[in-house]
Amino acid sequence: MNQATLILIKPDGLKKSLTGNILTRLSESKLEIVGAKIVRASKELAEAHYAHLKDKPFFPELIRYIQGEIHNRKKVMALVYWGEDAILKCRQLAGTTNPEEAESTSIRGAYGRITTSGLFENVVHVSANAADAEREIKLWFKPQEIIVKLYPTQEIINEQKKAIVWA
Ligand code: IDP
Ligand code: MG
Repeated sequence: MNQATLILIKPDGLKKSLTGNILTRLSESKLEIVGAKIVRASKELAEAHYAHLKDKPFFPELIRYIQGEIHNRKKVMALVYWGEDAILKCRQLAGTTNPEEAESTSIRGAYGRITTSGLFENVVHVSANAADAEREIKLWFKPQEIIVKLYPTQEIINEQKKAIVWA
């Protein structure tokens, strides 16, 4: 079954210049990249993305982490991978959440670490299931930024809205 998954290369991945390595590892999946961009995550976006963890003691640090405050790299690379069993394939390549427990050949096992304060800096995010993927892709991407039609869309007329266009 074709599926989509959100991948984020987190600020530690960018700071450590791991983008190429991570994309090479993910290419083993033979999935298609159907959306990609660099995003500076707002606090609102970060908190919405990690809403399921809001009661955890590490939540405030996790929000600072994904916003790039900890690594002084205020950006993430956001990608949508699409194809057969995309979620399982990407989760397997990423490895488990705790980088110390992740297989050493996985992305997190190879490049992740646990900080002295206990945060898992694990260089990539991968959606955990199809419902999470849909919620997360809709948070990070607009429909027109993805080259396949993943979810239903609607047309609206929005003439009043201020927009920045090329001069
Ligand atoms: P996932 O990223 O493997 O889907 P989640 O439970 O959704 O795992 O957690 C989101 C992120 O929060 C993790 O990738 C990791 O950076 C951080 N995190 C999760 N659990 C812990 C923990 O127990 N201690 C420290 N950081 C954690
Ligand atoms: Mg998760």
